[in-house]
Amino acid sequence: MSDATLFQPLSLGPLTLANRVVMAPLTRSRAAAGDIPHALNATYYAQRASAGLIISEAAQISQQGKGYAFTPGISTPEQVAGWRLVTRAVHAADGRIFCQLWHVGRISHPDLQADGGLPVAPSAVQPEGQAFTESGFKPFVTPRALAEAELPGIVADYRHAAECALQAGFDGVEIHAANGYLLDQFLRDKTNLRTDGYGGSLENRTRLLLEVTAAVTGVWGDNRVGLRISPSSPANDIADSNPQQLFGHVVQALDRFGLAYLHVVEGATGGPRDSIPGFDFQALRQGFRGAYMANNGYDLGMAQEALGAGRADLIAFGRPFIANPDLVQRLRHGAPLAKLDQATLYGGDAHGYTDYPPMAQAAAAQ
Ligand code: 8OZ
Repeated sequence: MSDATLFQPLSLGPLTLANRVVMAPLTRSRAAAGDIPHALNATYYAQRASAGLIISEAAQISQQGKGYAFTPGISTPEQVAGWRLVTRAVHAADGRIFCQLWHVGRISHPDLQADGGLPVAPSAVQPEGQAFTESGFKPFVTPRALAEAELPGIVADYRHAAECALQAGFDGVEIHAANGYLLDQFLRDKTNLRTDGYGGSLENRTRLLLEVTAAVTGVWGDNRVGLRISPSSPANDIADSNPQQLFGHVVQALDRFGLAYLHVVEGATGGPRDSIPGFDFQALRQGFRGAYMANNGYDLGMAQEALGAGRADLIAFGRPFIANPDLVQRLRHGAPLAKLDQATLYGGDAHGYTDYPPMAQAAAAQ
């Protein structure tokens, strides 16, 4: 048991978070040309700065790591300058913000790649589904399997992006190892059919993730780096024959880095929490020293219960933050939550992005 509540501060490495409400990473596809964050994005994040911690929307570490139209990057000087607008605005509003580092692997399309090249993956296994390109949805293609000799380049791209995030003024970074993207593709035996040092055994499938974590913590120091996994999520056509064993191994192997937190999507991403009935998330925590950030479908009651029972140290809320910029205040007062507009989730302008009013204004307008 624990007497923690959502509204108590938490020490996270060198940072003190004002509360345990985290804004989960949310792709909104509103970067400017060149995948550059701009003033509108800064306004959006600053509006949500009362979260104890904001995790930025996923930011691709390279052109190759991009898989959706209009998502921001974190690898060019122009992108760093754009993100600086965001971090300044969040800090001016007394918030904290981490940058989520992202490589989509096979969840991309030649239209989004340099020179129309094939997306890359651990193995040439085509995902089910469609990519969101600038000219609409297009079926995924069979990706090109990365050569072993290319993997140091991927690790170097993560290191470079981590350095860019440091220059951009973030408070830390989160390694996106969830939702069926590149690092998750290496972990799982549905997508990793390799026979070299990066495939087969649990140790081999975990190797790239650990190399990336070593590179990123080398830039930031251990306790400013978090990591996100989604062990029981089928997102982006991912699966493993034994996810409990796989992720038990992954989390134990990660412990030596002294990460700030482990961010766990419990269940199907944005869907049912019992996607794999009986999956034991608490078992993953055993032997992991960092904070545990729980995510997926939490409401106020579930969040307080999980904190009070000591099952989590932080709770990440995703979609509720979209229509409720002052989510922390609303939760504190047990106030009703506004519903988001699906039509303006991805792409577009200020509408459905920065024009959701805070509670007092919403009440006054009625
Ligand atoms: C929704 C749409 C596009 C990307 C993820 C970064 O699943 C995403 C994402 C979610 O983690």
